[in-house]
Amino acid sequence: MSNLVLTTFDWVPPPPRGFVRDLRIRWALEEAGLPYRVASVPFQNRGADHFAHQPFGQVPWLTDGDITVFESGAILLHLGELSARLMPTDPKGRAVVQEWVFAALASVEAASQPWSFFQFMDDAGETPMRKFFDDFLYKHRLPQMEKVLAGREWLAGAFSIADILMADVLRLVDRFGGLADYPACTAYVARATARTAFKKAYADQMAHFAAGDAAR
Ligand SMILES: N[C@@H](CCC(=O)N[C@@H](CS)C(=O)NCC(=O)O)C(=O)O
Repeated sequence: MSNLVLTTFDWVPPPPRGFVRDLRIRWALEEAGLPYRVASVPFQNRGADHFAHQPFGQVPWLTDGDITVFESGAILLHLGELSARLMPTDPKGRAVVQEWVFAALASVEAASQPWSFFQFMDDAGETPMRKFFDDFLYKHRLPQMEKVLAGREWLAGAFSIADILMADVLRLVDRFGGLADYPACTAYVARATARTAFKKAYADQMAHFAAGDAAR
């Protein structure tokens, strides 16, 4: 019986499906071949137990026996300790993976997430705020990632949790056409999402929320 339990919402509206962050964790679990099960919490009414595991009332979180971890990056680092398919065991290799884990979240997603809110809201207004976030992504993050990814297949040598995060972050930009001028980033996302583990994770998330539709 698996000790790993991944918790996500029972249902979400259609727009974020395929992009809810439990997908990052499903993807890693599938890459590693670790047994796990998925549990659900209500999207609509988030209870005290939910906030006890995730203080912002968000998903995902993972329990591993009596260990409970929230934040997708922290969960992936936890899983990285369980499988060399997710994180190398040598100190130098681990350091490279760890720096890119934080770069994906704190440098690239920090720019792509606010940018994506404008896209989700279909806000194409020429406001100073909109220009700030366009510049943040298009001038200060994507050109730099393009150079990095033009020179390597994966961020830290072999595929790792750093690629799960970076590819998932860039995948959302790609959804809105934001990678059109960045062929190396586009090819990287295509390479990552062609992996069997990603396809399984994606299909499982879509099926999970479809089951949520049926239960409503
Ligand atoms: N930094 C958190 C972000 C978690 C997050 O944004 N979760 C979204 C789903 S992808 C969520 O729970 N949204 C509902 C809400 O914020 O109320 C992580 O990486 O785990």
